[in-house]
Order: sequence, then structure tokens, then C-alpha cells
Amino acid sequence: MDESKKTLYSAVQPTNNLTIGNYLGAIKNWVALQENYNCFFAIADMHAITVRQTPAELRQKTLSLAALYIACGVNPEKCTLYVQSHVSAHARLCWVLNTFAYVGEMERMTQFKDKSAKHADNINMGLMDYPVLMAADILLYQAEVVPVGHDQKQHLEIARDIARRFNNAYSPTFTVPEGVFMKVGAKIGDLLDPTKKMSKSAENAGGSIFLSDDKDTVIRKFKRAVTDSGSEIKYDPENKAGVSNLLSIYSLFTNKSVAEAEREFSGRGYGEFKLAVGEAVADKLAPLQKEQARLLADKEYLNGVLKVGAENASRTADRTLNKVHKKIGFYQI
Ligand code: ATP
Ligand code: LTN
Repeated sequence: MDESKKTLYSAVQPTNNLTIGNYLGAIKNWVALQENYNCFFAIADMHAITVRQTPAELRQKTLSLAALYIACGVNPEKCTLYVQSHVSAHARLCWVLNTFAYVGEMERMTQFKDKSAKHADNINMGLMDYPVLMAADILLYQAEVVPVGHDQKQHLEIARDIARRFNNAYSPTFTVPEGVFMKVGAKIGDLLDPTKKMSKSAENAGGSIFLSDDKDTVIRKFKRAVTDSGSEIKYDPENKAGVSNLLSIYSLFTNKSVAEAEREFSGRGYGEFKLAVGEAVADKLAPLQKEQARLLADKEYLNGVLKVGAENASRTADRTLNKVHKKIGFYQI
């Protein structure tokens, strides 16, 4: 590990298929950041079980997400890629941090309220404890930087609060992390209701583009995307949420600025514009899907990456956990 570099941490849950929202809001940025930071990228399977999962599917999705990270450009030679449940320090630090988190503040979390409403038959303690486990993830690695989508902002604030509370109660122990949110891309909207975030688990799959969608599906979904009244292709999220969302997606997939994209489509119709966005996205997804499939066929390689990843992660995580155990007064032999 290069000690002169800052540490960066992020994770995605292996639930459902990933959408282009997850890609643009999170994974795509990791690839650029991995050059300048010591990166830890986890597959958050412990978070995933806060909503009931089918065991065989969870197993398969975990491996599939590992392959996707690598297919997107995450380089296991440059960063630590691992499965959260393989590193026992996460659960152990989470327990300690639970005593620094308050029930009231957990109940007020937007995601907890949303997920409780959605899964009213299973409002389990894990769902409420989700932000504390996330704090444990980040704090174990003394991460300074955490790139996530906008929806995780509240959880990141809690992680910062917990770090400060612990540091104040004992002595400086945890680095207080900073969230990193991209200006464009941190909040990709649903294609059918652009004011809502595009989600893996949306009720209507027509509003989400999955990274696994084939070209026909991608084009069909973009053709049905809602646009706004008027006919101008202009970035104006307040008044033109649909068009602005499509411009963001186009800009991020083609690496052109939003202004360039506006110029490119000026004077052209919505139909033509939506088709062009669909084509641009589908063309980028095809090679990604192919590479993911190739990697998934080589399970031995993926297992090797995850094994080394868990060993590296454990080394760093155990160091922090030991410190914490000492500070709180757990008896050491
Ligand atoms: P679910 O809908 O199942 O709750 P999710 O789509 O929110 O899941 P997560 O695994 O919770 O996915 O999030 C993975 C990463 O993707 C996080 O950094 C999150 O902020 C980001 N992300 C999720 N949805 C979007 C979106 N629509 N736009 C930008 N970033 C997003
Ligand atoms: N809750 C996050 C996934 C996640 C995460 C983390 C992100 C779990 N642990 C630590 C950043 C840092 C989500 O995106 N839904």
C-alpha cells in the first residue's frame, strides 16, 4: 500500500441487477479514482440481507458483481476488491459502533423509512442498523474519501457523526470521512419518472436501464422515456427533468460535456435525441457485458481475486478493530 496516497472506500450491494444509475453514480467514478487513492471496493452482502434474499441468487449475484467491477475497469492489481462478509471485523466493529448510534436518528433515516414502507412485513433490526454497518465499513479502513450517489449522503453524515463521537469519547481513533458526489451522475432519474432516482428495485423496470439489458431493450426503454413539454433540448433540471436526465446520461456515456451535447442536439427533435441516447448507452454496455461473461466463466480467477482481497482488507481492518477494542476496555491477553 502506498502510504502517501489517501484511502478511498466504497461498496455496492449484490441485490438485483445493477442499473446505469449505479454505474454512473458509483462504479464509473471508482475507475478514475483508483489511480490516485488506496482503494477498497467491497461487495456489501451483509447490507443486502437486510432485505430477504434467495440464498442461491445472493451467491450468484455476489460473484457476478465481482466480475462486473472488473469488467467496468476496477483493477484488482491496483485496489482491494473483496466481499464484506469475508472480513469479520465489519460485524465486530458494527457492534461497538451500535453503542454510539441512537435509535431516534436511525428511525429518521430516509432509506429506512422508504424500505420499511416497501417491506412492511419485514422491518428487521438489520434494516434499521444499516447505516451503522456502513459506518463500520468506512471507519475500519480509515477512509478519507467515499464516492457514492446522492442517496447515500445521509448515511455518510451518520458515519461522520459516529466517528466524531467515538474520537471525542476516547481519543482520535477514526479518520472522519468525506463523501464525494459527482456533479453530474450522482442522481440519475427514473426514465418514466425522472424526479425519482433510477433504482435496481423499482416497481416498473421500464424506468431503469440495467447493465444487463440488450440493445433492443435499451432502445425501447429510451424511446418510452418521458420528456417534457416544449421541444428544446436544454439542461434545466428544475423545469425539464426528463430531458436533463437524458442529457446527463448521454454526456456521461460519451464523455462529452452537457454543453457539447446540447449543441449537438440543438434544433433536433425529442425522438431523434432519445434514439441517440439509447444507441450511445447500448454501445457502451455491449463490451461490458461481454467482458463480464468472460470473467464469470473463469471462477477460479475471480475466487483468487476475492481471496487476496479479503486477506488484504482483513489486515487493515483488524488493525483498526484492535485499537478500538483496546480503547473501549475489552480485556486483551
Ligand atoms: P436498491 O434500489 O436495491 O435499494 P440501489 O439501486 O440504490 O439499490 P445500492 O446498492 O444501494 O443500489 O447503491 C449502489 C451505489 O449506486 C451507491 O453509491 C448509490 O448511491 C448509487 N446509486 C444508486 N442509484 C443511483 C442513481 N439513480 N443515480 C446515481 N447513483 C445511484
Ligand atoms: N449502502 C451503500 C452500499 C455501501 C457503502 C458502504 C457505500 C455499503 N457500505 C460503505 C460506501 C461506503 C449503498 O450504496 N446502498
